[in-house]
Amino acid sequence: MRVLVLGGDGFCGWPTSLYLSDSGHDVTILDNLSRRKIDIELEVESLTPIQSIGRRLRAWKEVSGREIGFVGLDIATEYDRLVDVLRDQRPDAIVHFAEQRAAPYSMRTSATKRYTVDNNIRATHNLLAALVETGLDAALAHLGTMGVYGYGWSGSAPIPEGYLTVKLTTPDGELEREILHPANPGSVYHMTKTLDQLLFSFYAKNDGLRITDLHQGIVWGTQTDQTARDVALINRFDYDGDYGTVLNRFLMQAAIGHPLTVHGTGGQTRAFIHIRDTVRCIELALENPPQAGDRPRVLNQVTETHQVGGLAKMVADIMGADIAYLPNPRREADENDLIVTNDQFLALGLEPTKLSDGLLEEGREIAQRYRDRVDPSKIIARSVWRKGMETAEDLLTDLPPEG
Ligand code: NAD
Ligand code: USQ
Repeated sequence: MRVLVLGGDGFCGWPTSLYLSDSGHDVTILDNLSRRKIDIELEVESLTPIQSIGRRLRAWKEVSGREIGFVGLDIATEYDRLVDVLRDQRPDAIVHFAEQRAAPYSMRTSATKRYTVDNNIRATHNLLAALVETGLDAALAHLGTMGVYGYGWSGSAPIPEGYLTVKLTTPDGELEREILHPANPGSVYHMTKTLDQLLFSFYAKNDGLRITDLHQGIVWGTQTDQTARDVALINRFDYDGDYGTVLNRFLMQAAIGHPLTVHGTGGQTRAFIHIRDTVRCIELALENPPQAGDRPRVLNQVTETHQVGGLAKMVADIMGADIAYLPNPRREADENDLIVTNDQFLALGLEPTKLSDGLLEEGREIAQRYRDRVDPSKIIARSVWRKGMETAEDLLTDLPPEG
């Protein structure tokens, strides 16, 4: 297949591009490198020493003999160029990762809220409009999030895959309908993913676009078989308070002897998936697209659920770290149940990688190898969901100031 990977320089997009290329697909990355620019703005770098996109692509050619194309393009603002690229490349499939994806960054300031909405919604809508304008019948797989469902809304009822069956009482009797699962986002970032869903529903209904929305959980791990082939191919590993996700952060914190930063009681339950399963799921989704006229196909891209506090205890036991229970900078439930249906990926043949499969050891090894690259002043999450919320600074007086 000829595949365009939008956001293919990012944490999920880079290993996906290599995986698809390695599987024989003809891959071109579209990316405006905005994630690298946000690192500069936040004065932080990936824990792993990621190479420039040019160096990455040359290294892949050297180890695999295969070319991956690259187009530097802002999908949110360069609509005409996007149309030109689509006409030129005529992709069979498109993977859309190209959004601002950190909830804490999206809640930092009114500027980052507005940037996140402008970037994410315009990127998604430009892509949909460009597909209609060019008349391409490419299958589109978009990376959504488990956070569109919210946490705890349905108690201990399993979260279905995108759609909820509801019964309506009408004067003519009871009607059964399947509706998009109610949206319950917990951050401006998550809100953009709920808005994306409406765009997808409309364009699938009106224009027959073939869209798969992958409601992915928190991705952990760093390397895949492809990124591990050469040090120049190494994947990014975010550890800072905005972009670092919880399990990778705990591994890095333990590696440098920093107390594990549990927000609140640690009773929050979240869904997880290893980066190796992310790349496999994308391929499965591209190989099994919906038909024109179908509603968007929604798959929950998760393999297991864990409580944050339980993860901290697991990492502390393995690596000998202390745990700090910090004031939660977010507005989220202290505790929630989370049971997630993921039957579709299992039926398509996904063999889940679990935390118990030994890959925590790989994360620990990477965190220890690159521990000297950590800026401790960037570890604490300082973005608060509402003005005046208590922060870790109010509790811990010996924290390093933000550098
Ligand atoms: P990332 O920030 O590492 O990568 C996103 C990439 O998209 C970056 O390379 C960035 O430069 C690019 N990009 C952003 N806006 C763009 C634009 N307007 N034009 C062109 N390129 C643009 O994020 P990630 O962790 O790889 O996540 C990828 C996708 O997966 C996101 O949509 C995210 O919401 C979703 N997701 C991620 C996780 C996770 O744990 N990382 C979990 C669930 C869903
Ligand atoms: N948390 C801590 N300590 C930390 C960091 C986080 O206790 O040091 C807690 C948070 O308060 C939250 C949970 O861990 O309760 C998860 O936080 P996270 O930063 O790991 O994940 P989240 O903000 O939900 O976002 C990440 C990705 C996002 C993706 C989402 C999938 O950044 O792109 O959409 O995971 S999901 O959570 O399933 O919606």
